[in-house]
Amino acid sequence: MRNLIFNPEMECMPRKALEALQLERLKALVDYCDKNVEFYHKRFKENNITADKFKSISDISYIPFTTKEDLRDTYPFGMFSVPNKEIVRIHASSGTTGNPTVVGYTREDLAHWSEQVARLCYAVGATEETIVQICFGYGMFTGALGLHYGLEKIGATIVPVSSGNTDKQLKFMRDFGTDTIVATPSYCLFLAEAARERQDEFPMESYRVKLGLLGSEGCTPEMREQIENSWGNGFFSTDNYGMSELNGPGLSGECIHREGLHINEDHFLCEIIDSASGAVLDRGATGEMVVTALTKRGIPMLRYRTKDITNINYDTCKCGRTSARMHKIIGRSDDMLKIRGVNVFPSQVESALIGINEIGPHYQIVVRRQNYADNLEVRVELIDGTLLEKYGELEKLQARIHDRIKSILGIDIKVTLVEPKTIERFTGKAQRVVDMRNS
Ligand code: DLL
Repeated sequence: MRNLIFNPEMECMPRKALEALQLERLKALVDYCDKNVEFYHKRFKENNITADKFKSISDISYIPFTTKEDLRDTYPFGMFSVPNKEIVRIHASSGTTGNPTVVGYTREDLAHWSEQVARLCYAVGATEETIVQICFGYGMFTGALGLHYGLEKIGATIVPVSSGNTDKQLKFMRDFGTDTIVATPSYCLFLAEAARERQDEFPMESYRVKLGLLGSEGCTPEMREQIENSWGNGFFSTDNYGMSELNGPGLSGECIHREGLHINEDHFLCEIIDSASGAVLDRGATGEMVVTALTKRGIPMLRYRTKDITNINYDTCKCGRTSARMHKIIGRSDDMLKIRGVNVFPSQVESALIGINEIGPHYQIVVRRQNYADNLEVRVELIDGTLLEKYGELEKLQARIHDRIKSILGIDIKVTLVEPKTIERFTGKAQRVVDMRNS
């Protein structure tokens, strides 16, 4: 495969020059936030921070962290730095705990975002010849539009089919000669298996797909192998990472060597911290990634705590890029789960269960992978075991709990009511989640 680099000046910049650029951008950002975002202005004042204090990029540690809670507390536009007339797009996080986190983009932000995504897609073979089906849901989620405009910048032909409707997805793939799929790993696998199930009518040779630009959720090496074998015909996929608070997809992605995800470091300054103490860890150590978006202006983000656990390798890659590479996401420092593209916190399930008199406080969330999609089962303990014999009442209660949880999470779940005292008790922190996806 070719070793093409979309923006060699930025992607292959010597590290010294890159760090000088990061410092210059950091100082400009601090100055900008001081003047334009009350939230940061107050923090800088409290901590005696001014742009001229920054002599090297490690001085970033003077700045306090920004968290998801800060965004929620200032919902919806409290952290925006420009008036509405300069915001040309709004997205929001997929999670539903409390207020969503809302992000706004200026025209310049959108241009940067498209460039960030374009680099990652180009790195693995997307060109103007590419016919790409975007199978992420279009909407407030950043995945679909992020990839859409990044690929459009390259000149690819975009099929904005969105998610769902398997038969139509497969028909378009065959009829349009789609060669690239943008999706979550689980949906990409689901589509491959669906194609295989229809082989008698439409043989696998009728598909030309050979590249999967995957992301938004974790993908183990085993799952990647399964995806690639299911499509067959040399299908190759890469892992792409990002989050709505930091534009969306485009923060990092794998090149053809797949030895870590290249970070767009001229736009994002990444640190690894110890999640418990907040201390910055040495280069190469594993911990929570904290990201400063150096060029984002609509809603600037300084030292944003991603809660994602990884480590960063600063060696130059075989592809020639000097940009640092982050390890695939290893886990989360909180208990957030990503289910079919939606961020789910166990606390949301708990809040849905409060106030239902027939059930006790003990519950368990079981995550399984069925038909290549992740599913949640919420197991709840009844207070009165005799209810298990009253089917009518039991069904009604089950439906009530189901609807409450569904209205909060926005995804379908299965509710199972179990006998009193059958859910495991914990002396320490309760293990509410049983994740069976990799077992
Ligand atoms: O998932 C942005 C995105 C869209 C990235 C499409 C790549 C492709 P959010 O919905 O805000 O944004 O969710 C962000 O999802 O903090 C991670 O925990 C998780 N996540 C995103 N990409 C990956 C990945 C988008 N490649 C949260 N591997 C992040 C593992 C991922 N987890």
